[in-house]
Amino acid sequence: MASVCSGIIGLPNVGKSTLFNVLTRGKAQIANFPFSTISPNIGTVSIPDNRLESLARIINASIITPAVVQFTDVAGLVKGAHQGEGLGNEFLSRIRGIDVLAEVVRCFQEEKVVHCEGNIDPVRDIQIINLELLLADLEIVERKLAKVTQSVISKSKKDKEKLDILEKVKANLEKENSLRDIPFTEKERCELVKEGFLSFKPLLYIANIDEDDLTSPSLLLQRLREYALTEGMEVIEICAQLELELEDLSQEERIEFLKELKIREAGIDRLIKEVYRKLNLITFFTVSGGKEAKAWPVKRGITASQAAGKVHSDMEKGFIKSEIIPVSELLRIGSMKQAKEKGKVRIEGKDYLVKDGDVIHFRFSS
Ligand SMILES: Nc1nc2c(ncn2[C@@H]2O[C@H](COP(=O)(O)OP(=O)(O)O)[C@@H](O)[C@H]2O)c(=O)[nH]1
Ligand SMILES: [Mg+2]
Repeated sequence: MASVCSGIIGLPNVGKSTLFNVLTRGKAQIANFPFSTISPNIGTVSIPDNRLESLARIINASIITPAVVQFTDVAGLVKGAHQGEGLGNEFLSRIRGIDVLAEVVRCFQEEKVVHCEGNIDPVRDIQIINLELLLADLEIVERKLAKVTQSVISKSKKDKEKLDILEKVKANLEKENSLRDIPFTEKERCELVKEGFLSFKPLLYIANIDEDDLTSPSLLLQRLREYALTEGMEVIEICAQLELELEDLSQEERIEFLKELKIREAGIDRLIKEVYRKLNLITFFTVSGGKEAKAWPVKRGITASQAAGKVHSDMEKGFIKSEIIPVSELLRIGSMKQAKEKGKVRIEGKDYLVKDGDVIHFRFSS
């Protein structure tokens, strides 16, 4: 993945755009890294990583390229959205390629902000959204099944396998089971990711809470926490409005303010970490010509040659070997030259499993 893509979803008026603005304009999470807004509803957030900054320092890099998470502010979903062709299709096309869904759930009470269902009830809201995702998948699978069933008349083995997977998907959706809760085989999982099923995408719950909830959680928030537990899900609690207002403060003022509110870490930082954890990502680093230090987010379990392919497809094709040193060790030694002299830079082949924090130099023939 060039970058990790996260989609902010939820009912209208729950604070999705507010959260998006915090993410893409906020200063806390981006520290001194650059960020950009690609379009009004797509923004990228750099992942703060002290190791990258230290690495850049010892190689004297003038360019620091952090790993990024891309956030898309997807239009609000409402009950019955899967049937509405216009919005439905636009929604689906926006969200299909997304790696992880960040579902914003309203817990803040403000009466002036209208709730589309008439009252505030986070658990009900989650059920509405999750049902919509599931029903959208049911429509997709029915369409696909119709297509595959026709081609199976020619009976290729691959088509037959696909048909079986789609039948299994359909049977589960009809029972209102989200696909992410079903134990699929590795092969089936690959197929489901490829097809972009929404209820199969990893999901995070983000409770948009009031400041008061920080000290005494409302009954609604407590119910939401309990509900999430039954699903084995965590709830990330964020005061979106408050964090947006904090932007105007200096770094010191903000830290002081958060401390007063007993917030240990900005909600946004926790959100980004959780995206990393949910997607089972690790980071490896490359340094080029002493000019650039770069962080690459990749799935845990990636091999050295696959990692090379992330940097450049030619590097994977012509992969010869990789030179690897853990960043912590390189930082301790202080320079790549010394690390090499001390024999601390290892040579690894194409099947080596990349570890979090590896600094890698790929050797390849072009
Ligand atoms: N009190 C309060 N209001 C909020 C909060 N987050 C958003 N709002 C307000 O709720 C309204 C809808 O927010 P918006 O981010 O546009 O919601 P979206 O429709 O989900 O994108 C706006 O008037 C926001 O100012 C919050 O945490 N607390
Ligand atoms: Mg909005």
